Amino acid sequence: MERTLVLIKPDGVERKLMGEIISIYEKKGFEISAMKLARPTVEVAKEHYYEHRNKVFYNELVDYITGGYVCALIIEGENVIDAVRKINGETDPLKAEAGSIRGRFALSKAENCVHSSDSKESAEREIKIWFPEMPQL
Ligand code: 3AN
Repeated sequence: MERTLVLIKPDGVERKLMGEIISIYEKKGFEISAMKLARPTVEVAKEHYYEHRNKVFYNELVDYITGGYVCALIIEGENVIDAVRKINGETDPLKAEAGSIRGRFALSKAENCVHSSDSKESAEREIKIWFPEMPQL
């Protein structure tokens, strides 16, 4: 069974979109196998965004994700990685399909409501960061 790591980011939690966003994944038929609300430490945020460490927006990204509560989820199902990225929509909300989560709820590239893993390798790496207590595959 494939699994992915989803984050409902601080803007999504603050705007009280958590229930609505989780409901979208549930109604699609996926299984939520773990969920937690946490205020990420700087260490967790830096590890999560490691691949962006040289980008101009890296510090902004770390400040943003550590600036509030994040809802982390492990979601399971067939082709869940690609399906959830499709449901989330493109990084730039202006390019995201109108019916996607970012298309519906986000206005900026920096604060775009959700994150999800982009490959099996990223999913396992990110699950280890957010759910170190969960068994590794
Ligand atoms: P995605 O989350 O769609 O996989 P990535 O991995 O390219 O997007 O980018 C990671 C995060 O970095 C995005 N979710 C977004 O919050 C932020 N980001 C990406 N591009 C920009 C940008 N040009 N300016 C500010 N933040 C950005």
